[in-house]
Amino acid sequence: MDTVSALDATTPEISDDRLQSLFSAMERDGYCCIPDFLTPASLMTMQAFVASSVRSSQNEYVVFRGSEAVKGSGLDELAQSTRFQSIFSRLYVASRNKPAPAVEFYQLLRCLTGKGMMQHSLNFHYDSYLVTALIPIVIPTTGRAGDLLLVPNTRPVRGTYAGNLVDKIMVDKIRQKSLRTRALNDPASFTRIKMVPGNLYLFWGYRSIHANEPCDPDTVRATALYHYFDPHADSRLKARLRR
Ligand SMILES: O=C(O)CCC(=O)C(=O)O
Ligand SMILES: [Fe+2]
Repeated sequence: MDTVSALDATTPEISDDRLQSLFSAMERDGYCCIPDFLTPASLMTMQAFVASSVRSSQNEYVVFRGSEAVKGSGLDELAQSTRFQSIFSRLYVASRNKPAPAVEFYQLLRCLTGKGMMQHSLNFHYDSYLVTALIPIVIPTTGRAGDLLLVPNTRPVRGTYAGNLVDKIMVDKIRQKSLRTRALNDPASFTRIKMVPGNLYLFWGYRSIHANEPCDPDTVRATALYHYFDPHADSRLKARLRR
């Protein structure tokens, strides 16, 4: 057996009917959940990776970007799973009514803990990528859990990168303070995702304002993120600004 099929054997196969109802939930509720997406054995391997990473970082915030950075954790292999990838390509087809580009991820593992906790919490933003998949690896069982807050589906996919940039600047610079105040004073006005390790949560990251709540500095909150499809990947303005 090659690695991909070995991996697919532990990744659940999502039927087209199920996919349609996940898509509907993302449109209607702002997110969807596939419970127990990871096997207990995979989850344990990922939790061990997080535990040793947090130890190496002296119990401070640490983030891993890309597949190489999480080699051996199983999170790298998941990105290669055709069953996993097909969730993203089918969501793309359902939302855009055209064939999906090859599935390549912008992949992260965020380990939130320690004094820097607040600096990495309640940072409301739009993602640059259409679909965001979030898998909680470690969630605090005492104190605050670091739920995800969403204002789902507040914008369409913009036709231009400039249009996207205006939205992003609005949230990053102009609305940030009032979103934070609202998160503290009226948290019930957000869609709240309470996260269970090993579940898979999906939402339209590009279209939804979102941020994580803080947890307590002496606890660990680790989330794996897989972002798919940058609508403005070919933008010349984007390329110019990145130079
Ligand atoms: O860790 C989380 O709960 C969310 C992180 C996030 O939104 C991102 O990395 O784009
Ligand atoms: Fe995000």
